[in-house]
Amino acid sequence: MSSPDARRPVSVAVIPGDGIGTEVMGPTLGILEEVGHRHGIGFSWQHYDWSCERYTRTGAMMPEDGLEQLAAHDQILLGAVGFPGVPDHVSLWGLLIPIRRAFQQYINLRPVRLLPGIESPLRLREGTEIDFVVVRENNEGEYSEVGGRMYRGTEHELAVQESVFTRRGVERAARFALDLAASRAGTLASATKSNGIVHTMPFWDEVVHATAEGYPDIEVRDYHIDALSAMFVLDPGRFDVVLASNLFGDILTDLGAAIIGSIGIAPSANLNPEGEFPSMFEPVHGSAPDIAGQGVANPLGQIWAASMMLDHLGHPEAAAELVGAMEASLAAGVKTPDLGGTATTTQVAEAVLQHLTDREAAQ
Ligand code: GGG
Repeated sequence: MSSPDARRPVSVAVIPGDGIGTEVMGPTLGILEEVGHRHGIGFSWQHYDWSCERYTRTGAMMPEDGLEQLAAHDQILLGAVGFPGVPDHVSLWGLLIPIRRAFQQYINLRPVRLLPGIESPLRLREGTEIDFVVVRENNEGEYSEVGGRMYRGTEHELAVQESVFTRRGVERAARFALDLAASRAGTLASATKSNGIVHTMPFWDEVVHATAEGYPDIEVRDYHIDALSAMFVLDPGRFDVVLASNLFGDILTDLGAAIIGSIGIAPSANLNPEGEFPSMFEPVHGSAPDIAGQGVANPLGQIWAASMMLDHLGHPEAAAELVGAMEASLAAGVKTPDLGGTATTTQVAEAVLQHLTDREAAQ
């Protein structure tokens, strides 16, 4: 997807959200401006204070016409949502999930790559490289509103939550993952649990394999989610592209973030692949109230997510340059405490910016 008109700035809705989301967003915008300047990409930022703080003040995470406001932008950059005192389902269903659904962001792309300069907490076998991508189905599955509670507050109380899997939904996620595998090493691991989840998961497997018939060169293998989780730890080098349902993908990518050193660096792109609607780019991490306000949040997850936005906008060189600057600053040892360092959010962002400007000076 490229900017509709290369001469006009890319219009970006900026939603820092809560906690450390508000600390990592500002430096990321400065870095994007620097990369954009070098590659002839202009940005126009529109800031939105939609957050749990707003919910506490007004009773809603975003205004009633919030989605209409966002629809006017090319892309969305999100920080993190969640704050103690506001139930997590309120913050998620009041902001993130309506955006993902209204804008048909049916793919959540989450790279899992061990960057140079970071040590994995795993004892990796000699020569093991961690470099795979999780394709998370992002619009349906276990994240469903179908269900309810009855007999509240009595001894007969019950809760029912239905998963929803559609042929269209599974097929388009599978197709995206297969296309991605075709552009990489050609293998796809599909997360399932068809032994225990007796209706939806066999359906998932059937649709994935029927879709894969159109991709004879891709090797597709099903893994039960429990075994797959163990393999992420025991043999992460075997994976290329991993396809997972909404909940499985969410859980797997926190594990993925852990094995590449920190959830602070993991990025995520909520994609509307057709470009009919804005896509949304966010770090995998949440608002981390335990470290919020201390100036030590790792900005690399947000910066890496911003590079995914550049890629989606059709600027792969700019995206690669940004990731290269991240790698250079890590290799120079500039790390926040989550990665074992002592640098602040600002110092990491400044180091990334410095590598970008050094590069410009060298050219
Ligand atoms: N960075 C966005 C954020 O705050 N995510 C928190 C979260 O719990 N997300 C759940 C999800 O991605 O489904």
